[in-house]
Amino acid sequence: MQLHWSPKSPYVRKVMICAHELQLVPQLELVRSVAAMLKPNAALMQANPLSKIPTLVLDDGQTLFDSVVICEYLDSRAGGSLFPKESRARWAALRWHALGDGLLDALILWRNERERAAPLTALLAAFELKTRASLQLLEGEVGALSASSFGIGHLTLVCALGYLDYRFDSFAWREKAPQLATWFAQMQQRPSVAATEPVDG
Ligand SMILES: N[C@@H](CCC(=O)N[C@@H](CS)C(=O)NCC(=O)O)C(=O)O
Repeated sequence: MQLHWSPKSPYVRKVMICAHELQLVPQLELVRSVAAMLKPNAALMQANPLSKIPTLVLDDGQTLFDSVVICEYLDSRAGGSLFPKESRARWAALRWHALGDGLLDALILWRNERERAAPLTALLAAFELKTRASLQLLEGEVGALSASSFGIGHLTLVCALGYLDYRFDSFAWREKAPQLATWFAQMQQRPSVAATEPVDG
């Protein structure tokens, strides 16, 4: 399988954490692909018309995107349990996944906006408000996160919090959610998480 990949992308990191958890890394050929909103990548678009990473190309040529679809594919291929089957656990995991993914979407738009020559102040404030509210909600759910098995919800939240560290260092999110910070530090001990820290390059 070929994975259109970058060491910086938090969505790619979701897939790589799954691959590590499921012992599928040796089956992945990583293809370094640059995906930038303002520069659609013609080679990548042959596999994904949206020009986004991650994109997975299977050995029979079938392509899969986006990150959650690839994660579920890998989980099902390896017979894993990163997507819980039992109803209550499943909806909790998918809800945490949605929150982590939504937070990532907001953070990426926030970063794009703040790098513009004349950012819209109201837009920056809205992204910050949503980020603070998400952290506050998660701070109240640390007990439930700790009590449940590591899965798609946990790993997506890890990627979102890791992205805050990577691109929003001065936001100091740990001061806003100290219990979540402790939970995150525990998650960082997992080999799959430690092996996929974002890096420039
Ligand atoms: N919903 C997608 C988001 C993927 C995404 O936006 N990836 C970024 C890289 S971090 C990208 O490819 N951006 C290029 C673009 O938006 O044109 C997923 O979960 O895979």
